[in-house]
Amino acid sequence: MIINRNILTLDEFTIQQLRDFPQATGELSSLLRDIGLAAKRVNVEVNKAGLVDILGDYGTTNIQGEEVKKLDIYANNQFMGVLKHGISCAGIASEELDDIVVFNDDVSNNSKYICMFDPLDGSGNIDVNISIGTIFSVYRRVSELGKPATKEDFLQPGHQQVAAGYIIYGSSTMLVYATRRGVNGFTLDQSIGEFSLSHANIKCPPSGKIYSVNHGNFFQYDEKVRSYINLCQKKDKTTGGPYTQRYIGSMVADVHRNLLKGGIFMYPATTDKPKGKLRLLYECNPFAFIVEVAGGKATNGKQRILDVVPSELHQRTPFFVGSKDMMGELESCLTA
Ligand code: AHM
Repeated sequence: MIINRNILTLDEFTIQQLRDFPQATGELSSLLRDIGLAAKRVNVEVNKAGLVDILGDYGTTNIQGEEVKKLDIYANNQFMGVLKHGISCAGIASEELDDIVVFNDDVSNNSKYICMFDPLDGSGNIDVNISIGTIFSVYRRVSELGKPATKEDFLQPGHQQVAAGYIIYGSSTMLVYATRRGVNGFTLDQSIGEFSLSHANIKCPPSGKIYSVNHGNFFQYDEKVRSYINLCQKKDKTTGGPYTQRYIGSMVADVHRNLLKGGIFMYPATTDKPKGKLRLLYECNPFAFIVEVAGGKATNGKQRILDVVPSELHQRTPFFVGSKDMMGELESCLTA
């Protein structure tokens, strides 16, 4: 049998990156390997949805008042579990948990990273077989090594991220992660049970034809956002419009498609949700980081997302992210 040694697994890839940085400790590689393991376990359960009693509501609401699905809890426990038992993470924050969890043992207190995640984004789509995802981000601690992590470690602006990524449980399962050095995508090869490098050095096309927004909220958006949406629908030689509207309502799937094909994703403030719907720390910062490393842009409409200094863990924000030129067109409308 001929084995294609050109295709690196996630572990091989992160180890190869280490070889370029002999001074690196390997903690980040180990953390990514832990995340890959949890992702494989969640993937197995997501694929069984419908066969076993894992669909549906858990019967509680999370801190944001949203119904919690059983798979949300399963995914949360898997990601928290691997990170707790690993050697690289001092604590976590999760969209599903009210407060941070500090691991507080000898190994964890000496770990230099903390991790934040949305264990199962788009979980409202679980019951109807639509792609859902996990989003994560990694920060270097600002608190003293050797002591338990603190809230300050988690309330850092997004530009301090060391790495960010997502897993999409779709027609195939992919893990995409970014460090400052680039964005790389790994597809789960079910035959060997490993994430294998399939999308090396992802770049977001500077322009595209796709705009993604919940049109049902159109009359709840402010006038400037509406003027941009109108522009997207216009035949226009300069922009190349009209653009195509694509909105799944599962952010990981929507942004993943736009990252690869070029496009813009928006979740603006509405009259019902003046602060927006999406969470700065668990959803927007990781995607802003990934898309910026890939050459795109992300804002809250007024400021670069990665420069927002968070004041609370579950903070929400309006969010606009995508191809550089399309983001430029949006910004012209918002500042007009
Ligand atoms: P969730 O945390 O309940 O899964 O909500 C987040 C999801 C995003 O994935 C998606 O972009 C957005 O909510 C869709 O919201 P809406 O249905 O209001 O358009």
